[in-house]
Amino acid sequence: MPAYEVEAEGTAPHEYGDLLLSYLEQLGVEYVFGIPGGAIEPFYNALARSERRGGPRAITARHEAGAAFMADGYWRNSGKLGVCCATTGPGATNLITGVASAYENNVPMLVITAQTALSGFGTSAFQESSCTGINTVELFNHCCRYSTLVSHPGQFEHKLTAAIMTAFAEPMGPVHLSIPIDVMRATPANSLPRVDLPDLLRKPALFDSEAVGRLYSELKLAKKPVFVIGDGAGEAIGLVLNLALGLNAQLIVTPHGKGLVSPYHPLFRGVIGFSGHQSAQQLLTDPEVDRIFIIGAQLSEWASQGWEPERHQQRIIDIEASESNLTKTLMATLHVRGRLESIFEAVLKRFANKGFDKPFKPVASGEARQPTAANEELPRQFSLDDEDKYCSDASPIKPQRLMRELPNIFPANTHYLADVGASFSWATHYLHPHDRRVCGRRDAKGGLFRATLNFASMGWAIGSAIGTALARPDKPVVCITGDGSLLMNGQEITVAVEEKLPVVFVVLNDSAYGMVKHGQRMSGAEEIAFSLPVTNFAAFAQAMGVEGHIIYSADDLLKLDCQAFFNKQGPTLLDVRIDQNEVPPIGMRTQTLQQKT
Ligand SMILES: Cc1ncc(C[n+]2csc(CCOP(=O)(O)OP(=O)(O)O)c2C)c(N)n1
Repeated sequence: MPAYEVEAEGTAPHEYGDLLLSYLEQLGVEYVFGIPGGAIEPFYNALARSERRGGPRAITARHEAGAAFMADGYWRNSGKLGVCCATTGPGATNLITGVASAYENNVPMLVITAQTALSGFGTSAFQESSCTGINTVELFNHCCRYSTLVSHPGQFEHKLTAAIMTAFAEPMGPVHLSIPIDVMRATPANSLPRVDLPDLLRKPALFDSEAVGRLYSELKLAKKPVFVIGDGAGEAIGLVLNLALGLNAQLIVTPHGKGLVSPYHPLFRGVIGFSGHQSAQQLLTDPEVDRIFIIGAQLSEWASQGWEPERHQQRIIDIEASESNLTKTLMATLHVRGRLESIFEAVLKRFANKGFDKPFKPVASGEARQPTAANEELPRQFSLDDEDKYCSDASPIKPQRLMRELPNIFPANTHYLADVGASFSWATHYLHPHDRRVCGRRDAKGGLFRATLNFASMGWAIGSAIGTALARPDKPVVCITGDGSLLMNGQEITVAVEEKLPVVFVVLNDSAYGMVKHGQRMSGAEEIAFSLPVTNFAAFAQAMGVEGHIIYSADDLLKLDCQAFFNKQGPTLLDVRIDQNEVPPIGMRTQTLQQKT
């Protein structure tokens, strides 16, 4: 029997597009982010049918890169596969920036692009994207873990399931299927998935038990241990924090791991890397620190700025689920591989069973320190570069003060996303959400702060905030972005309008590509190409039907009823006229660029 058959007349259509969506439904995926077009119409037809029966539905972006950023935010906050799609030619090429960003940040994503009909290959067909056209399979090959043409319906199910399994294999990442219009339109013999994908994707509780035994010994021997936490530690964070409390281990995070640890945790010493804190950086070179435990951290250039792990290999123990992270600590004393949750469960069990010379009481609940007032600032155990400006009442508002106020005006459970540009730097250094959780099990996808380095594409946070709001309809979401990023990607705000998402967009308006301006000045380069015209983003918001406010001072901010922004059905934009002369904490990045030239 062939793997597909021609659709019988008069029956409800059931095509490969429908089967694809049944697989997504099996995985609990609720949304497909994309933009339609001629060649991808069969897939959109299937999406229309899916939406009618309560299956995954289409979220229409305004630019395909925005669709990929949304899929990225959706995965980060739901743990469910991010899915995006585009038509042939320009639709597919527009997707690339968002997909490349997911690739560099190990975000599992299924990328579906339409392909010219098989019979049209080599005929200069409209938007031809085959090997004789712009070759989208090859284009995505460089930013996907798997990129293939489904050149026969018989391949469909196998390639789809192989792609999704690859997306979730370590290191996770985007996978791409190029599906010719005639293949997407064909009718499969089976109407339901034949493969049990959730079963295949269940992560085994595997780990290297010999290495875990050695890890236990190293933890016991450590006199002054430090834990370096990256975003890979997410699923085990409650266990890691329990262990840290038991051992009195000081905690530092990479910028990607920042959302996992409360800034007010008594053992927290700050962020390392680009725009991080001196207190965190100093700890890494403190000769008294005898062991540094790296946990789920990709120590890329920006995440380890100014710190060279290779100089400290003998003190390093690296614990990773993703083998690729180990490449930054090749000469470490010990590498522990495996599923982090299982590793830390095993270690905690050993401490509980075998006794321990320090008092050790794992805490079951994450609410060890109760807040006295919802937005009270607790004592911090790490240094800020400029405490005065953090508290300054000056107008125009200092970005440092803006970051201080955001957690005061927004609810305590707000999810913040900081965009590429100075927003990232200001937020990494000065934004400290009022997170009270000191330890205990918690939602692995519940971090309150997210930023993206490595590929670092402007506008990531705008799309990703929309994906976050869809993943977490119960949580307030705030996107912190720059005027340049908004001019590049601001049209996606209309998606939040259409989907009635109460996302707040905080625009740091400095009439410049600020990061470029300050970078050029600090490095003594030519001062060129950074200025932007003064733009009224509140009016821009209003033109999209969005509530917009111009903010000049902390007073302006405090006068607004910001909690109310989250009680309505739609976004809000704050056009914050920040002090343009304030230099973001980017000194370390500029030094590195100079060293490399
Ligand atoms: C898509 C993309 N283009 C260019 C860059 C280089 N770049 C990094 S930050 C930046 C300026 C960002 O300006 P804006 O969004 O206004 O933020 P600001 O730095 O002023 O806060 C530029 C151009 C980039 N990272 N991504």
